[in-house]
Amino acid sequence: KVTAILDVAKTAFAKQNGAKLQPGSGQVSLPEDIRGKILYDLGSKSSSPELAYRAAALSVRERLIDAFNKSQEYWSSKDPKFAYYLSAEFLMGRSLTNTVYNLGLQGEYGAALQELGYSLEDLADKEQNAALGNGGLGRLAACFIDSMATLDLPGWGYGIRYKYGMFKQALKDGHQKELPDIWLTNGNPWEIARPEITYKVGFYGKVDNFKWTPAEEVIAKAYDNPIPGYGTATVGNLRLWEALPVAELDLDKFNEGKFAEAVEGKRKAEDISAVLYPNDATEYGKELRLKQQVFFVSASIQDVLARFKTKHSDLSELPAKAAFQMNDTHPTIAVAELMRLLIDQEGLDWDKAWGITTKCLAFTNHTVMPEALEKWPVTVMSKLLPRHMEIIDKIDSIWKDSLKEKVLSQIKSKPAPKKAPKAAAKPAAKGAKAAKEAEEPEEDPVEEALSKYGIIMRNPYNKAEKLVNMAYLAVVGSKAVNGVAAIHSEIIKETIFKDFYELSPDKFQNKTNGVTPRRWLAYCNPQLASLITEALGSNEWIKHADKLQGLKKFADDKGFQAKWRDIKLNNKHRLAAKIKDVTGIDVPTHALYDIQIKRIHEYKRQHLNAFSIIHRYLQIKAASKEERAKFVPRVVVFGGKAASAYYMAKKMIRLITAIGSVVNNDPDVGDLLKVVFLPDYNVSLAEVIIPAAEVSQHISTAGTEASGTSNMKFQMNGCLIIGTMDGANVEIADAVGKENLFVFGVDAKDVTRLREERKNFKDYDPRWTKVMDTLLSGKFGDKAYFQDVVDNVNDMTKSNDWFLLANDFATYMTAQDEIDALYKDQDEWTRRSILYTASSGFFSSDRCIAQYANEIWDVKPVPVPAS
Ligand code: B1N
Repeated sequence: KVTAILDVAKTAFAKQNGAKLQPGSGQVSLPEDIRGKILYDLGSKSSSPELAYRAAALSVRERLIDAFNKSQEYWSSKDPKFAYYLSAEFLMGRSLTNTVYNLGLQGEYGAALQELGYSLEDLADKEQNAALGNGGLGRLAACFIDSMATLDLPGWGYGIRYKYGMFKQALKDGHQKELPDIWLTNGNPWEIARPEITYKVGFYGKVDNFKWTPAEEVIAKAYDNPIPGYGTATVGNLRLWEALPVAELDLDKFNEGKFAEAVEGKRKAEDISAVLYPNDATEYGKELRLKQQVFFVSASIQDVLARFKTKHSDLSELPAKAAFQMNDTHPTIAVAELMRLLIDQEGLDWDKAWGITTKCLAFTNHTVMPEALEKWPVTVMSKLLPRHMEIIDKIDSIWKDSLKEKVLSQIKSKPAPKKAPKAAAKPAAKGAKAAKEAEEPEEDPVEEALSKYGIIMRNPYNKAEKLVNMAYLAVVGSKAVNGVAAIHSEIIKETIFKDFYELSPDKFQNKTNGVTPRRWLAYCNPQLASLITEALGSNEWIKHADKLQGLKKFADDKGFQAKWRDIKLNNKHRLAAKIKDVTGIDVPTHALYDIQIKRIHEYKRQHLNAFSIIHRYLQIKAASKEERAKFVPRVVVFGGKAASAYYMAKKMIRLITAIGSVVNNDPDVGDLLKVVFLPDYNVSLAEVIIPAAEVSQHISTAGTEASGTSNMKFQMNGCLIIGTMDGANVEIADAVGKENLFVFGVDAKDVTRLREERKNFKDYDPRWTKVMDTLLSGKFGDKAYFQDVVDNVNDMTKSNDWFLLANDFATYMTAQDEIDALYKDQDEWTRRSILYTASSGFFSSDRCIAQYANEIWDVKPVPVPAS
């Protein structure tokens, strides 16, 4: 298309005599600037959408860097308190549209690209997703830094620049296949390499008289990713670290002709920032992961201290200048690392260092799943981080000492412990067993009572092994601890942190999650955004999401409802085209679009959804022609990745694709039901799916989903919710009115009891039994394959149904029937849809971040003056 660009670009550049041309400065027009980038930066004489994307991105980058430098210089001159968001994951997605829109350049770039024969949307599609995160936790971090910049809050994100992000998911014969995510091949125009900003991070080695000599060291090199705020001149920063060897080459080995060995150290160092662990709320435990954690945490804290020291000499001022938020347990080694740096490098005494540390750090918990609460074996920690282990040991013993008196008085005030039976049994015990018992020292009652507070604990499954409980370390080392939704913050006080909560109730807070209304409404749903702006008379809602409340008065307005519906239909067309493109499946746009997109996990219960689809299918099959005409047609869309080693999650994917193959090709069903599994669910796919959704499923077993954040995105886009009283669903129901959601399932408070009772569960719904029988009949292919899927939820004797699928099935089916009934009343459906958007303001990450800033960080906005 743009082969003629050459001459124009050449002339433009010749005119300037090779001087550096500033886009937007009037020296060169924007189309000329972009053409010049294709020619000189990318070295191509012709254009293509890929090249045009890269050129446009390079052009935007220059504007972004100008604004970024101004912001950072301004903040530096003001020296305010900064918030540092430490996170092993930042799931940024694509940047072009977001950057252009946040900088307010859409008009200019839209026109320039049009002149070159492109549209901004088409080019945006050429960008690779930055998928440096698994799911909700990583995407939350991305929304948070968007909000920090938008609110002019001095703050940076700190994380790892993984070479390979979240794996790409393909489907092979309906099974998940993982492919590497090679996202950096064409370069990354959104980052600025900082070869001059490096720190050393050590591992292994020995500690001699408190002095640590690491046996291995790597270099952490900084990459800055400017984060433009919306409607402000402020541009924040996400600083990601790359691991590099201290020496490129082992010269001795090289000279001996051992070339492969000569680069062995380099490879080992680079391994540290090579791959994102693709486990969401599951398995950890690999030494390399702990290495990644200390790697980015150490570099980040060293960086903060280095900047602090350019302006201050007294480290006791650090808490007035820096707040660190630890995003789940992954960065919690920060407690020991900050102590180590303050004591070993800065020469502070223990008490002073501890005072500073516990004023600077705060901790967010994101899950109560035991598998995800990191506990590192003391053996691993001592080997990899001997000095940190020493510090953790001391923190643990001082901590427990501080509780001794309390525990002692508790013991005194309580009736004597029932020791008698054990003592009485003793004389009777004989032989080796008795000898062993005799050898084992009597557990001191005080020690025993203290053990529940232990940061260092015994592995309950292997008493010989000691573990460092990272969540406990974080709780003890932090000034504040928070959950991510109201119900979750209550649950952690009653369960995983109960004993700690009782000691210091004031430490525990709630910060209900939020999502950025820029990416998740204004930019992904431009037609709806225009309608909202028109109705509200201004676009202020993009920055002040509470203003969406103003839509309430239009909820009953038939004319407005019609426009609202039209936009939803357009978005459904866009999604239908995407589905056709990716899967080849034709889906009708008059059907109800029913979506479940999230990581595949038993607790999220995608299989419950799948079972209800089987039931629907059986109903359609059994119906007469007249009866079939009364069915509400549905398109059910799934998306999500399973952790590579998660056996059951992978089977759940196969279950869905197997159902789809049968249902989608059954002529009796036709348009009444389509089942689609969209492979490789990621941020940019979500941006197409969510605006098209009419109902979305958030159906975790109550008490298991800490918050959920896609529920908030769907709500913003006027999508009705079917869900359990779990995570943020509870607060969404409060905001929209519970009667406007399709709520089902047991309450969290009943889950423990029901699990206890599950072995006697007999109350199978006949529809459920039919579904199980159908699955085992081979109707959806290989019946042997699905046997354990069925056993897992249907065989109560095997202590199963842990996630209460059979238990919740009947109420789930009732909620499904309510959906069908309501969809027949399009006016009422649309009224509710409008109410959802109107009440979504609370779920903006701006509200959430303002709470963190006020209630935890004590960080104040420092607006950067517009040039
Ligand atoms: O964090 C999200 C919540 O909205 C979700 O409910 C919650 O499941 C999610 C280990 C995790 N919790 N824990 C993780 C991710 C990666 C990993 O390696 C744990 N993710 C969540 C945001 O608060």
